Amino acid sequence: MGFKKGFLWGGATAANQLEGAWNLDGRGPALTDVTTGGTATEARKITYIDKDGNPGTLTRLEKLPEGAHYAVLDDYLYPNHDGIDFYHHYKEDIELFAEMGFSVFRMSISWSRIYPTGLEEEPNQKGIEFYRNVFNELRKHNIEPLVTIWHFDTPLYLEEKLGDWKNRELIPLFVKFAKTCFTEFKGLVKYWLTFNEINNTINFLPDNMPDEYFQEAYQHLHNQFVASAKAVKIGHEIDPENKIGCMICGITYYPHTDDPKDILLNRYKWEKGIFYCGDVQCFGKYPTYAQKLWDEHNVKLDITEDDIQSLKEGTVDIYTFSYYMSMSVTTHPVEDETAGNMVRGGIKNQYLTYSDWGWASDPDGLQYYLEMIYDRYERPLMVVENGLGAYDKVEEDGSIHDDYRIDYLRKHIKTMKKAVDNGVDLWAYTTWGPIDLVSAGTGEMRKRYGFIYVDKHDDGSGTMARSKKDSFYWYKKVIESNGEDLD
Ligand code: BGP
Repeated sequence: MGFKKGFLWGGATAANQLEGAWNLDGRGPALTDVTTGGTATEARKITYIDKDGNPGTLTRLEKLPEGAHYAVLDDYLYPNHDGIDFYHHYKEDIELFAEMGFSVFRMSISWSRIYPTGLEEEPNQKGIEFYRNVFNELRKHNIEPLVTIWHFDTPLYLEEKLGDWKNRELIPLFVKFAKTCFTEFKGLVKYWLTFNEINNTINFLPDNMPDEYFQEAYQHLHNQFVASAKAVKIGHEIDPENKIGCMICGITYYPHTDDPKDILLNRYKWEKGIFYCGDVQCFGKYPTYAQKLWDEHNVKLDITEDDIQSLKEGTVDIYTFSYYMSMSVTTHPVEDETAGNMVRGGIKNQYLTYSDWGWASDPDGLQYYLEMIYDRYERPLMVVENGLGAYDKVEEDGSIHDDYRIDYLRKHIKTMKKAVDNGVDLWAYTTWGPIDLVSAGTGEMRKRYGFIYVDKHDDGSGTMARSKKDSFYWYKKVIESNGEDLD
């Protein structure tokens, strides 16, 4: 019993939150490069210049005004520009991952480093070279790369000029990018994920938004499903050894009360928030309840015969997901709302504890999710993100005693093991942010997840020096013992 031999242990990152070098060696900008820092209570802003030359800002759900263009403005700090400068530190960082005993490292490829606007015919060789060097370095240390092709970073040009993923013209452009990745990195990478947390597009949207937002969101998702399926097919053709997965933002939903209306609402949340994407990507077709979800907001999808065929032919080999929290839902009036990962919070659950950012810590929810999803799809699973964002204190002697992080991870590994003992075929566990990096949600550095501390701060100061936290030594033991020694 316990984790099988060859179980992959490691950490997960995303290009835009880690690499820095945002405008070096031919890289084009992405939306994250015009996104400022925020805090737990103040949203990140997207900056632009309007048609009359005046600067302005937007939040995530607001639309760019007519005639405006995204722009980097003088008065703001853009944390993703420098990330943690993995671009220049990757050898040192990989060495540290190897010291912990990583057998897998999840990272993403920045689309605009390979195709700066998305439209070029030929890829940017400097970008290819960077990733090839990183993969070779990982292989040198016997670390398997697990590569996300799209992690929230469409080239800015495509966002602005083509209107982002609601436009189906992005499908062939993405497929070209994915094909380049499969071809150039054949033999170096065998585990791939197409779209990170693909279900966020729908989960993002508050139910009371106008129908037009849902029309766009469901079309956006459909276009990504088709792009993903086409990429999966090509990835298998280029190298039959490739194992390609979907990536879902995993949240375990619970009914807050035993009112049957809450039980029904809970089921609906699973369908809309979790199963909708997993079903299409694993079963290759839309589920029956999809029509109900579209009808709620008068959504009419543009779906072609070719799309239907592509979905069928491009089902994923593995189901992967992030897991940070559970969420309780109710039809009754809510008094105490909590925060959440890319979604508005649910109701405070009296049995759970909450992080400084209001995220519920619920290890049992991970076991529930693993078993529920394995029953449904019966294909290998990977937990590709899990972790605790917390404030860390550097002691006088430079040490960092992050026992809260160890405690969070230990509890989750324990319940993960229970699911494995109950028959779930789990292949990998990659904690989020094994090295501190820029938060996706808030843009903060102070929201730290790492085993490795990075001396960079929210005002942009810091030396970028790396140092080991207590959790570094703990995770090393966990890996050495294949998840047996959790003390
Ligand atoms: C997921 C994203 C990651 C990551 C993580 C933690 O949604 O896939 O990119 O950042 O959440 O979230 P945050 O950085 O907001 O703490």
